[in-house]
Amino acid sequence: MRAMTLDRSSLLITVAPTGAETSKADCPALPTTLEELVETAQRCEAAGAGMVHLHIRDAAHRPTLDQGRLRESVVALKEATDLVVQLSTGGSVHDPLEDRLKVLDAQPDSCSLTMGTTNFGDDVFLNPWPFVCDLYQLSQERRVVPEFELFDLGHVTALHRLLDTFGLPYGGKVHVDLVMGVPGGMPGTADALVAAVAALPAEVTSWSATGIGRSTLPVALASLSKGGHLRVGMEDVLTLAKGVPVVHNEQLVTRAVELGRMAQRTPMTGAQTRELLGLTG
Ligand code: KMH
Ligand code: ZN
Repeated sequence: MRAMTLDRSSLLITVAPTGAETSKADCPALPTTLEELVETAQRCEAAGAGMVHLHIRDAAHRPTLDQGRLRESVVALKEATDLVVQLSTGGSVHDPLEDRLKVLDAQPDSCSLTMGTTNFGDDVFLNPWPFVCDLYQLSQERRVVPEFELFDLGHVTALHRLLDTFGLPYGGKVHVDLVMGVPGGMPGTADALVAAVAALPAEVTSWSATGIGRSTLPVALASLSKGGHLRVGMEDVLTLAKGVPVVHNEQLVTRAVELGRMAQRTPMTGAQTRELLGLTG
């Protein structure tokens, strides 16, 4: 008997507005400054997002894990919105592991926590087991709720091992995000999603999915069909359709709300998201 409690009427929409892979020069609509991030978060919250997954950029719009900028961004987004603020601990493929651990010093509500190393296009996204264990234990100590990022079926197995070894996260809930369609990870297909969901540990209380690039719609539709939540945003996809660029993250949130409406799901507010993630204590 699975302990997973699926509320089939509400829908968490997480917006991942920036990421670390796209350059501002290639995509001027990408929000990279603090002002752009705040404006984006406010519009996405008004459109129906409950959580924001943040990557920060420096003054030259390059990915950074600068402590000052991370802290300032967490404070600004918490002041300007009621969204759950999640910082990426994945950063960019070039960030050292020790800097990625220090992300928790910025005191976000939540942090991403990727469950294993994966090929990432031509690069390698490094997440060795000892690092995963250190980051998880640090999140427990610092009272930060992790979102487990699963890029592959093997990451599902690693999540079983992590929970068996170290117990439940801070807050007692286990929230997972399937990141699908990364070149090197599991494909962004309904079949892969069904396989990953079937293998999730019984402790999982909620899960979302995102499909990179053109897998975004198949993954979103499969996730809704299986009762999952959605992550959308320009971190994962830059077009609405072939040749139609996204000009604001709000468009992707609005589309997710519309897909959810068709599936008879209502977007969760920040407060409802806090409850879902065990952040109300
Ligand atoms: N930018 C990728 C290398 C995360 O945010 O935790 C990692 C990533 C996952 O985006
Ligand atoms: Zn990310």
